[in-house]
Amino acid sequence: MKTNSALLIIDVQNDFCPGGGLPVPEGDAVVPLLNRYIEFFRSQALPIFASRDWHPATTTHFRDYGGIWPAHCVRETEGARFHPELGLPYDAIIISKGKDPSRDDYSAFQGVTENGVPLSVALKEIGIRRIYVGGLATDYCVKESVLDALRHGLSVTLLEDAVRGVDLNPGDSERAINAMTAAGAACMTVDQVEAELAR
Ligand code: VGL
Ligand code: ZN
Repeated sequence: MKTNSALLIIDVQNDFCPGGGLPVPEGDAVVPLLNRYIEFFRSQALPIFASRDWHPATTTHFRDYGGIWPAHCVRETEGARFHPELGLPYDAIIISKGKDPSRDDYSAFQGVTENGVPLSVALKEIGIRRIYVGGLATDYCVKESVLDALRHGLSVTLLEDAVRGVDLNPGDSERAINAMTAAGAACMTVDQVEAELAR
């Protein structure tokens, strides 16, 4: 199991943190936890994937053009950069999504690597069967990525201590976690993941 596992960090970008264009309450609270997951996965020589929302300035995803969101994560801007304290290793595989001006692309599985390879293909190429998923936001991109991963036949563990949600409606994050576990995702904290993967 161990060698078939990878870490997938969803959208830990400045615009989703306090002060950003679409701040997730306590969004930056995931950073220290994710850094501990990163260290651990590196120590086990397991691969690390990080997705980023990477929108054009004009997209139907944004309120001004018919969508529901304030502008955020416009590609190449400061708001689209990963949080400065997120310790991504040099060899992390970056997945960009939301580049099409007519799509939301909540799921990282709608994104591609820097070489244009879809996430599902990139995972399959290196034999990954289980992914550990944390980041932002629980009720949008984390949820859709986890559900897509399960549809692709991957085993999924949600890193429950390293996710935060938007909660446009109170309870959205809790409902999202219920939907993910109902679909087959496991839920773990950092101590549990370290114990499971160090075996
Ligand atoms: C996200 C809303 C809009 C996310 C992205 O990363 O969860 N949420 N775009
Ligand atoms: Zn977005």
